[in-house]
Amino acid sequence: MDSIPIVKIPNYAYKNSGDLTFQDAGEIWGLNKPSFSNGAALVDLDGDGDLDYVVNNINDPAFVFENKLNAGKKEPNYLRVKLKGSISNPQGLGAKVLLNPTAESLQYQEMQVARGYMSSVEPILHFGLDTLGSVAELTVICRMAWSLNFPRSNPIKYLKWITLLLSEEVIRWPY
Ligand SMILES: [Ca+2]
Ligand SMILES: [Ca+2]
Repeated sequence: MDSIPIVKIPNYAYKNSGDLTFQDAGEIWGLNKPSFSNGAALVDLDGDGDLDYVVNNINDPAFVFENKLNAGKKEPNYLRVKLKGSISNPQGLGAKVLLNPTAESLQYQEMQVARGYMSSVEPILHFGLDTLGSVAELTVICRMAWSLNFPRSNPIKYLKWITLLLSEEVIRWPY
């Protein structure tokens, strides 16, 4: 019992500065509530295209933070990628998705729903695109080393959602 903390302390949140550094943004984002938090998950609860944040607490109700990113004048673009895999791996766990919004930038995510101790996130990869209205290239790398590039001559335009079907035979582009 001595290892259980007795003073609630605020959680930390760090903002990526884009130059390999991070800044403490817990206070600015309103996330620094004193608590005994032991788990957190990101999910777009209201379906408006930004990720909301749920934090589980011991001896207190969970925190639910609404992301106000899309409430501003300039609503940022985003692309949400859902993978449909085989019967043995319907969520496409372990697949890697690389997004080249521009020639100079790259975004990478791996489909994993586990987040630390007893926390889980939705089985969707969410890519923030800011002011970009199209994606030049999207690559999926699966366990079997399948890979597909969507060339820059056929950019993915103004899309909020895509579902990629993964199979041993083919990766189908659904439109
Ligand atoms: Ca949201
Ligand atoms: Ca929002």
